[in-house]
Amino acid sequence: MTRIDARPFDFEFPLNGLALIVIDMQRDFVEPGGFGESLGNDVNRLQAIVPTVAKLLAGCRAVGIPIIHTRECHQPDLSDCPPAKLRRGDPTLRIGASGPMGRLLIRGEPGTDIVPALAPIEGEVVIDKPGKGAFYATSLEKTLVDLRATHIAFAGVTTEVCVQTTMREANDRGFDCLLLEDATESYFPTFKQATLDMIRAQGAIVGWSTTTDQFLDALA
Ligand code: TIU
Repeated sequence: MTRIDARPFDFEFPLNGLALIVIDMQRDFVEPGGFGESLGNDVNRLQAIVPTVAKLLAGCRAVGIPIIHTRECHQPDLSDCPPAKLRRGDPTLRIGASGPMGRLLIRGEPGTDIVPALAPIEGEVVIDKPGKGAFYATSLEKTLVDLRATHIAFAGVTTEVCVQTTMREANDRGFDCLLLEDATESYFPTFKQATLDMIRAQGAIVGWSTTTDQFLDALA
């Protein structure tokens, strides 16, 4: 077992049972003119973690940890976007509306791409998901079972929305979950802090957290 100095206590995992999931590092959330900004958010906070996530990807690739990327996006006809989700945000800039990076959160549009600095490489799995959680209506669970993963490290955005939802889904499915504190970000600093606190509370009720450097040191 490999052991990482984490909170609320050490995270232990078998090196061949670990996968990294990078959640929704898409232009639509991280760059101006995308879905995140259409919801009234300042994207600069999210932009700032791109180098840390790049370092994380490089470190995991170097030691052969399987990497899964997710993208939140919908079919062009919006058939997989429930009305309750479609009604969120500025009515002129809703999911499916046209923006500077194409139609917001629509599969295949430039805005739904993962930011170039974090682009998946050959062999890495990319999961398109219609929900906030990456297990809902996707093949993610099968992918993890096929990889024989039992433990998952998480990075990406936003901490309290898609990352936390996916961690909770993973926890319910029996995976041990580790969140990389500096490789995740929220538009709201207080929400990020609250998420870190609540997942680690009650003896890691949802999971653990550590820093990218501590994680990569342990892998090396
Ligand atoms: N709005 C927000 O904080 N997040 C999302 O809509 N999606 C993700 O977190 N990916």
